[in-house]
Amino acid sequence: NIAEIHFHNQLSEDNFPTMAQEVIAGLSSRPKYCSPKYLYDQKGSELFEKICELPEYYPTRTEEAILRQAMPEIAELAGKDATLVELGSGASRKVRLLLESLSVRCYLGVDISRDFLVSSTRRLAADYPWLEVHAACADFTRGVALPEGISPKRLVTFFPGSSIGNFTPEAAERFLISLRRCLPTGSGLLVGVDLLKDHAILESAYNDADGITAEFNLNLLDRLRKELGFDIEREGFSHRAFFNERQSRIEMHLDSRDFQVLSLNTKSIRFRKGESIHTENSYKYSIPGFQRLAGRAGFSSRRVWFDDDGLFSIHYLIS
Ligand code: AVI
Repeated sequence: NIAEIHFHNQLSEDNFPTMAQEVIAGLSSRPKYCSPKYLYDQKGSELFEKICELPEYYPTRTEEAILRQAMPEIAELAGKDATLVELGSGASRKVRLLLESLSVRCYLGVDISRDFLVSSTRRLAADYPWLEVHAACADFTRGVALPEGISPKRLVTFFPGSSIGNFTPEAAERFLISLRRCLPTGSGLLVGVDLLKDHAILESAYNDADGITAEFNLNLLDRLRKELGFDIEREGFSHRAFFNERQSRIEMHLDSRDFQVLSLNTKSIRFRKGESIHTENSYKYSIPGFQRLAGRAGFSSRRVWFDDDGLFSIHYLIS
């Protein structure tokens, strides 16, 4: 059952030079880093979906439970005939809860992982035949633009999963400011934010017993080899994730198991034994801490929901 979607390509036709430049710049700096957006190729997106099912990874199921409970209130805040934009839509699973309870006419899923985005939005279009479905393949860390043909009166943006935590607080603030600029005033932003908690719970969520998070992290190296031509092997690195208390964030790294020199064309990149590529930050907030950040970006908080254990929060903000 193949249903029609409106596809908008907002990544440059050839993303290769941008990705190559960004990756090389990151690996050439000290400390070495790589943007977490490059974790999401087809394989990476599939592995992330597996992470969401892990017993240790509490954010997904907790956010879903909060959403279910809060749905009547969210529907009231969102109003009638809204256009729903989902950032980092991935498998577009949680948004189904919204589509079933809110009065939504038009849906736009935005994701960097093209094939994954197309197949998930097609499934949505097949399951909700009354819905106008758009898919934009885009790197929203560079800003958000509504594709032509979408000019909503009421707009609600859904940014689930605490993906906002993958920005530094400064970048999150800049991102929210740029998001506000492209939204009609009075638009809603429903954003999931992971909360500060016991460090053991946090650290086990990023060090699962089955090693899926390690796979997800190491998959980045396969991507650099296959797509950019690096002579890099996953066997040369190991996954490490820990809570950095001072910065209030989980950090994910790939540690070089030994001294090694990687080469890409004429460029060579040296690793000391134990030197890492910092591949992701996942910031954890207090509720007032996040509300202050959103406030600095010009959003006002309408409502916040959280679970009884205080693991995760969902905020309804107004631009
Ligand atoms: C997508 N993002 C919010 C996840 C997180 O928890 O920061 C990505 C992730 N990384 C490792 N596990 C999950």
